This record gives sequence, structure tokens and C-alpha cells, in this order.
Amino acid sequence: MDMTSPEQLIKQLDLDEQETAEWIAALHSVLESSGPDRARFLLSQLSSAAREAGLQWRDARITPYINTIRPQDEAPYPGGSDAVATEETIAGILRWNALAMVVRANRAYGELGGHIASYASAADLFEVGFNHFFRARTDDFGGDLVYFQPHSAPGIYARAFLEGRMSADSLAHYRQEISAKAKGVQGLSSYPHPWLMPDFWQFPTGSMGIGPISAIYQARFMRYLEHRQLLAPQPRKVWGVFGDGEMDEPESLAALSLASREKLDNLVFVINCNLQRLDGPVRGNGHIVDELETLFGGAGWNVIKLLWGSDWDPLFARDANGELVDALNRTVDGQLQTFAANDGPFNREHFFGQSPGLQAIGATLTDEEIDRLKRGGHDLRKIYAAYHAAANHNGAPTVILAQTKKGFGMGTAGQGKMTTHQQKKLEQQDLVEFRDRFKLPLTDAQVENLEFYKPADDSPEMRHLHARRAELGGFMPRRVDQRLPLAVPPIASHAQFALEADGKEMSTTMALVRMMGNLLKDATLGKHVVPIVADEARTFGMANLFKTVGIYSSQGQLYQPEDIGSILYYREAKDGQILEEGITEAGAISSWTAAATSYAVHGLPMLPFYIYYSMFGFQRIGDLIWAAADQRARGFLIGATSGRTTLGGEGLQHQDGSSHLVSASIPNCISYDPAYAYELAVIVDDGMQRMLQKNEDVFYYVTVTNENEAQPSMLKDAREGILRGMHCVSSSKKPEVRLLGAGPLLKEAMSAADLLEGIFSIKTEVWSVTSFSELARDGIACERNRRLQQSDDEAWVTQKLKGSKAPVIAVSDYVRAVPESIRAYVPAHFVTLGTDGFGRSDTRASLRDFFEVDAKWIAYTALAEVYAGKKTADEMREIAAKLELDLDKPISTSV
Ligand SMILES: Cc1ncc(C[n+]2csc(CCOP(=O)(O)OP(=O)(O)O)c2C)c(N)n1
Repeated sequence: MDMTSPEQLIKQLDLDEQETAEWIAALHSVLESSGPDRARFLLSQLSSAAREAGLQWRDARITPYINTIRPQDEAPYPGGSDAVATEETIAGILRWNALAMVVRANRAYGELGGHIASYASAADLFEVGFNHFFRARTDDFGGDLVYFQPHSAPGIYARAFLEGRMSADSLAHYRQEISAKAKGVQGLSSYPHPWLMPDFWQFPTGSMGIGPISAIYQARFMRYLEHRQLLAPQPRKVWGVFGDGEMDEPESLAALSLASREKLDNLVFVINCNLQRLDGPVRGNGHIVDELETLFGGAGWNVIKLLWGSDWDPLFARDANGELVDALNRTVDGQLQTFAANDGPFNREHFFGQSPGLQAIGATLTDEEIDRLKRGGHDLRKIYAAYHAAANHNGAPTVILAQTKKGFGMGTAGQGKMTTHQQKKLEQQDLVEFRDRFKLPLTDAQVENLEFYKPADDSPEMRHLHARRAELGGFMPRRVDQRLPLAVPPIASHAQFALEADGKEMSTTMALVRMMGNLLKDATLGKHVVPIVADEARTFGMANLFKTVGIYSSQGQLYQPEDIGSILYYREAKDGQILEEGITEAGAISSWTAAATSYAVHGLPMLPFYIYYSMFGFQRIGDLIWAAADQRARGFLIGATSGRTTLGGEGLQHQDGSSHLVSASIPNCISYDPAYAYELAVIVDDGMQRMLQKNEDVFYYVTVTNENEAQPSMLKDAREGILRGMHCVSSSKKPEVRLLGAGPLLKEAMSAADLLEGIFSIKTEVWSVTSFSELARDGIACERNRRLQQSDDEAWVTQKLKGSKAPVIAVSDYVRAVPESIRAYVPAHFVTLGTDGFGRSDTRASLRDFFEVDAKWIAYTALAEVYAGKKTADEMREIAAKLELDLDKPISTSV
């Protein structure tokens, strides 16, 4: 390694070492005589003087590769050495049980997978949290919230086992959720999944990047609830333990500046910097810790580097001329990993052997001691000091960059190995070494059998563990889902205008915003409504809410808004209700999830409406929505300006034809694409009843459009059909063709019916399809019941269409796969029209002609079915000509 360190460079550049020494001595003298505040003040004065002199000087964001907290500044460990020793023993037991769980599962079924090395590296970081910082929810304290690194889950289960709230049987069914259930045992999810372990996990983090952004918005949402006086202010914290590799995900870093801007000192990130990810080193040729220090520090976070254990302190004390620090600054992560994977003699030769000065430092240690030199994230005292500093830091979030060894304690079998991430099998010899390393009281046979170990109830370890958790309010993680029904106002109170629209022109977006505005005024429910936008409130006609309920701002409004004179002025307020997130759909959905799960996380049900460009929802941030589903979110996602041909003008990247395909694949997401304001009213009412009153763990995806339409009043007895997915809006006695129109294209289907009846004297029936996905789900369930239970269940769509053999034409503003999903349950010849292909910038009329979904194309399609075998090709061409259709135009998917 031939590299010049920053310190060496500085030495080379130093033209007057004596002058440098004098300046440094001056700083030390100020520090001694007047303290750190004065020293900081002088430095900032120097910095501005330098700027004024045009020096363009900026402090380097990277500090040396050593701990931020000096030994003399470390908070003392509660319970002292005894507590440290006991907690180290507990951590060893947890490591063993976690390892045994994974290895056992994979011995039995090689395909189950699981991880040992991640928890092995994170165990101490978790344990200090569990023993000293993570406070559980109690009757009078809301509790801290912890986002757990997902593939460390085995360690969290291992702890729950010692705590007595998880059985050995459960541990033996790690990653066997289905077979365990059949035996009456709670199987254990691979990663934190509230959907599958609803009394245990709170936050799903299995998809990298989702934990970090969610934790930030969760901390922010807690402040929102406090500022709006819905939650009493309490010194609660959000802790997030994440991987250094995970920081490569864009979502991990996306909201760092929000956290500091909002001064979220209720937030602490602990980044487990074991320097490895799955395939290899995170930054082999550099320092991930330094890179993160720059990023977090630059974004305004309080950064604590926690790199070296206490046994390094005497080494640094001997490092009079900085050679040791110099060597650490220079040693890139790939090399640090190699050092982790090798033993004392190797490290003596290759690390301490680099210079005579280092050799001298190394000579004060035996090979065994060199081997055991701890990284900061494995030293309970150092971890405690860092957490203590973080927990007591005011005015900014804190990140702790904790350096660890991946596979810590796995010896030659796994520690620091490139392949350690996926290691799930260990030979007997490795297991015995692991036992000895952590001094576990297990016989060789018990090791061989991978027996779980739990000390006796009256052992010092168990007493300590229980005492600590009792002190901190109980066990964690724990998800509490109190059933807290919220009264839903009668539909007429907020949606009468939609139910009796009587031909009034409005778009469904306008109707939604009006309903929401009315709900916001409701005496009981109003304060629970959370409108969320990502810089599109004006687009959706929500600007009036700026004035009425205000935009949430933790600082209030520190400026006079330009439009103060207008009645709809841009009003920010500390108790503002709208979450205006700026241009971040990932951020907005994270806020939505925090609000949509508040019923379980805070025991406070909220009703979020996140209204966004439908194209930038499931397609862009679908995985965050999937995580919300896992978390049993309850709320409304409103895909506005929806429909591939209904959002005219905006073109290829804005026009959504696929969100309903994705939303249909989420089991607890109920999707609707209503045509009319009254349908929307019924859907919103039903959603509120199911989610707020009946406490069902479902959420709603509803698409609304910006196309103004004459809105009819609600038809009698339409409610059931609207909710089940289709209802008849225009019937005739003996229809020759049935048209199913969805969402904005129902209008085209109605016009097609007029053409068919007016020009071609064909009798039609028209149905409004509010949800192809609900119809399809019902169809699948009925079909299965018939097959398995020999029942006579009939799908709603079958019931509604079975009276006739007339062909059925369905049209949707989404890809054809959406209407195709009900094909199996349509008891007649069935043709689907949809909007497959890229959108285009043009008028709605041009787009609908292009995608062949306008009234004329629907009419032609219907005629082609009705006249099948009765008209010649030429006659059909004449009909097309009459309708001004070009039968030779290319298909919409062509390039
Ligand atoms: C979005 C996403 N991509 C990929 C993965 C697969 N994966 C799981 S853990 C992991 C490596 C994690 O490395 P790091 O964050 O450094 O954590 P460590 O295990 O080293 O502590 C990967 C790639 C995932 N879970 N989520």
C-alpha cells in the first residue's frame, strides 16, 4: 500500500512547523482557560475572517479515522464492569441461539436461507439499546420506536426467547411460517413482517432503504402529531439500526436534509459499518464511514464515529507522533476486512509491521490481544457512550457510524470473509470454536445438536435482562393494535352534493377534494384527517385547504407570503394539517404510512389521504406501498389525474395505464376506478367504515380524474354494485350487446350506446365497472369455493351478466390486462379494449382514437361482435367509414 495520508501531505506542505505549533498551542490555551464554547467561537470567527479575505477555505468534512468521543468524555456505563460482563454473556448467548436457529433450519431444509453474520456484527449494538435505551410503550409513555436491520431478525427472536415470550418451538420454526401454523406454533418470519407477526414486529424493513426513509418520516410525523396537539409531547425517540451497504439505496439518503431541517433530535440512526455487504466490501478502496460522515454531516446531522474499542485507547495514548492514526486513515476498508478475517500474527505483521513506530505499539500486545482488539461497535462501553451522546443531543438528528466485524466471533469460518453474508451452515469444529469464543456452557453433543440455550431463571443474566427491560417499560419489539373505532360521519354530511349531483359538472378530483374538505370540518373526525401532497395541491384544486387547515410547518411561518392578500393564501402553521412534502413521492408515501399506521404505533387512528399523480404512485414507489401493506396501513391513496387518455397533453411519462394492475396484486389494497362522484362518495364512505369503524386492515386505492363531466345523481340501490365492482347504469329489456365502461371511459361507453341505438338500432345495456380487481377477486374466490367446497357460489360479474348471451365489450383507460382479469367469470363472448402502449401528448379525443377506446371504436367493436358472420368485410369497412375510423392504423403498442 503506497499511499500518502492527509497527515503526511500536511507535513509536506507545512512551510513553518513552529508557526503551526504556536497556533495549535493558542487553541489549546483558549480551550483550557475559556472552554469549548469560546474555542468554537474563535474558530468560526477565524473562518469568517478567512472568507472575507477571499481565502475560499472550507473545513474538511472528514475527521480522522478515530472515535468522535474522546475516552475522557465518555458517559460511564450504568452498573459498571459487572453490568458489562453480564451483558456480554447475554450477547454471547443470543449470538448462539440466533446462529443455532439459522443453522438448524438449513440443516433440515437447505432451501430456507437466513443470515448469521449480520446479527453477529450487530448484536452488541442491539444489546446496548435493549439494556439501556429502547423504552417500551407503557400506559403513560408512548414508547420509543425501533427500526431493526432486517437480516438481524434471528437475534431479535433469540432475545424474545430469553425474555420468555417466544418458545423454543417457534425458534425451531424459523422461516417455516406455514408448516408451523399447521402445528399450532408461531413460525418466525425471515424479516420483520407485521402482517405475519402482528403482535411482534412494528416496521417492515426487509427491502433495503425503506427502513431509513420510513424512520425519518416517522420521527417527523410524531412531531406533527405533537404540534397539532393530538399527542402529548414526550421525549420519545425513533432509533434505526441499518447496514452500511444499505446506505447505497437512494431512499436511505433521500430524506437526510428533511431530518436536519426539521431538527429531529428525536431520531438516531445507528449504521452498522461492518464494511461488507452481500457480495463483498461496501467501499473496498475507500472508507464508507468517511463517506457517510460527509453525507450526513453535510446534511446537518450530528455525526458520531464509533470506530475503535477501549483496548485501542492505550495504543492511541502511545501514538505520540500520530503514526497509528495515520495508518488507520490510510487503511482502506477492503484491507480492514482482510485484517478482520485474519489472526493476531497476521495483523501484527501486516498492520503493526508497517513502520518501526507501529511495531513498537504492536509490541505492547500479545498475538492473542491483537486478535481480540475490538472495533467500536463491539465494545459495550463505547457503544453506550455514543448512544448516550446521541440520546442527549439537541437540535439535530444523530447518526452513529459504528464500525464492526461482519460475522464477529464466527472465527475462520466466517468473520470478515467475502462470503460470510450468506453463510448458514457451520461445521462441528466451527461451532465448538464459537461456543468457546463466547464461553457458552454447552457440551459438544449440545453443540452438535444445535440446542438452544436459556440460562436458569435465577441466573444473574436472566435477572439482569428482566430487570433492564422492566426498567425500560417492557419488551420490545411489540406491536399493539388496540381496537379504537372512530365514528364515521353519515355519508350525507360530507357527500350529499355528490349523491344528488343532478347533472352538475365537476371532475371526480374536485368531488374528492370537496368531500375531504367537508370531512376536515367534521367535529369528531376532522382532526384525524391528514391531507398529503407532493407539490401538487394546486393541480388537484386543493389550494383552498391552505387557508382553511394550513400547511404543517414545525417553524410556523417566518415570512409574509407574497399572496397574503388573497383568500387562498399560502398559509404555513405549526398546527397546520396538510403535509406538503415537496417533490418527493417517496417522502410523501412515507408520511402516509406513518399516518396510516398511527392507530397501532401511537394508539391514535388517523385518516390520511395522499393525493398524487397516479403515474408516480405504484409504478414509482410501489415497494414503499408494499411495505405499508405489510404494516397493515389504513388510509386512502388517491391516484389523481389518472387514466392514460384522460390526462390529456402530459404524454408518455405522465399518463398512467398500469397502476391498477399493480394495486390489484396487493392483497389488502382495495382498488377502485370510479366514473361518477356519487360512486366515489360511496367508496370513500365504505372505506372509512371498514378502516376506522370496523378496524379492518385494508387500505384503498382510488383513481380520480381531472375531466369535467355532468355528474348524475346516485341511482337507487346502486351501493352494493358500486362496492362489489359493477352496477348497471343504463338497462334495456333484451340487449343485443352489453358495454362495461370503467372510470373515465364509462362516458365513452354511454356515447357508444347512443351511437349503436341511434344509428344502428342496436339495443344496449351499459354497466359502470368501478373495480375490475374486486370483481376478479370475487370471481377467483367463488370459482375456488365451487371447486373445493362444491358450493354454488357465483361471482358478482357472472350473476349480473348471466341473463343473456349478448356479447360483452369492456373498456378501460388502463392496459387490457385490467379488464382481462374478469374474463373467466363473464358468461358470454367477451372483448376487452384498453390503453396498451406508450402515452402521447395530445387531446383526450386524439388519445382515445389512438388507443381505440373512444365511443366510435367501442361502437365499432360492438358491431363487429353483433354482426359477426352476418356482414362482409366490405360492409364492416363501410361501417368504419361511417364512423370515421381508420381500420388500417397501426396498433397502439407499435413503435
Ligand atoms: C431492496 C433490496 N435489495 C437487495 C436486498 C438483498 N440484500 C439483503 S441484505 C443485503 C446486504 C446488506 O448489506 P449491509 O446493508 O451492509 O448489511 P450487513 O448484512 O452487512 O450488516 C442485500 C443485498 C434487499 N433485501 N433489499
